[in-house]
Order: sequence, then structure tokens, then C-alpha cells
Amino acid sequence: MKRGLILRGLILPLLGLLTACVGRGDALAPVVTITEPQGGAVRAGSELQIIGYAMDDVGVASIRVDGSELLDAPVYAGERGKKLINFGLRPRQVREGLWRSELLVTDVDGRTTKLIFPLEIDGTPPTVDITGVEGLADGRSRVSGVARDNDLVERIMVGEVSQSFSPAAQVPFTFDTDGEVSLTVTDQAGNVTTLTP
Ligand SMILES: [Ca+2]
Ligand SMILES: [Ca+2]
Repeated sequence: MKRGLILRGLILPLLGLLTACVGRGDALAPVVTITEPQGGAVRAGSELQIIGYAMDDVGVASIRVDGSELLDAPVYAGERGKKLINFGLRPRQVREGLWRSELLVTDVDGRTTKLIFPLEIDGTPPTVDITGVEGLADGRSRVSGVARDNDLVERIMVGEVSQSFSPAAQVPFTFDTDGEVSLTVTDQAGNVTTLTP
């Protein structure tokens, strides 16, 4: 008798919970996505803004960023419980280095999704070393060098022409020039170094 009561005591709330979930059709944990910055690297500065959204099939109840409830801020008044909440936040750290944030999004039924969001804050432009200049028969020169960055070299432009490579911390390059073109190297965060003839 006593055992029966305990079982009923356990099962009835559980059934109730399941019925409630199924009845409301909440089948999914929330989805949280960061849309900006896309590359995961930004320039150092005071304008840093992380933009994203949280989405749920029934409703988003909570967005915690490193333990702080984002939805408590006045700007999100009335947003709690919506299926889609757009948010923006500023990193606590604006000096250089890797900033890692934990986002915990909970839906109205208590399902939680965690997103660890790493952000490289990079204020250092790439460097360019010219390692060789070779005279060619047509009077032009073949220039060799290496572009380096504390994070990743993303783009090398010789004049208006983009060189093809995969972003890396160190990228060797070679190009032919009549001495009139500039060389522009950009890191993943958007810092630029330009060599002009
Ligand atoms: Ca849900
Ligand atoms: Ca850099």
C-alpha cells in the first residue's frame, strides 16, 4: 500500500510532465547561433559587438551569458518566451587575446543548449617580410616573401589581384611586378598592412 503510494507519487507527476511536453509539442532543445562576427575574429576596439539569435519550437525562457541572465536587461523586456530572440552583447574583454564565452539557452520546458563561443580579439596587423627579389628577362622583378600574423593571414592582394591560399599564421608568396604595384595583407580580423612601391 505504502509502496503503491510512493510509485503513484513518482509516476503521476512524471506522466503529467510527459503529457505536458507532448501536449505542447515541445520536441526540441533551443538553438543558439552567433551570426557576427562570422570568422570568430575581430579587431580590437570599443565597437565590438557579438550578434546572434536564440530559437525554440515553443519558447526561449533564458539566455545566460557567462552566468548572467541577458533577458533581465530592460531592452529584452517582453522578449522572454518568444520563439525567436535576437540578441547583441559586448565582450567583457576588449584587449587582445582569446575571449571565450559560454551561452546557455533554456526553453520554457527547461531544455538547455550550451554554446561555447571563442572570439579572437586581434589588434595587431600582419607583418610582411620580402625574402628575395629576382630580376626577370622582361625587366620585371619576381618578389618572394612571407606574410605572418599573430592570428591568421586571410588575404594577400598584389595590386588588384587576390592571391589564392588557405588562411594561415604564415603564408609564403611570390609575384612578378614592374615595381608599380602595392602589396596589401589582411588578417582574419581585418587589420591591414600595405607595402607601396
Ligand atoms: Ca523546445
Ligand atoms: Ca593580427
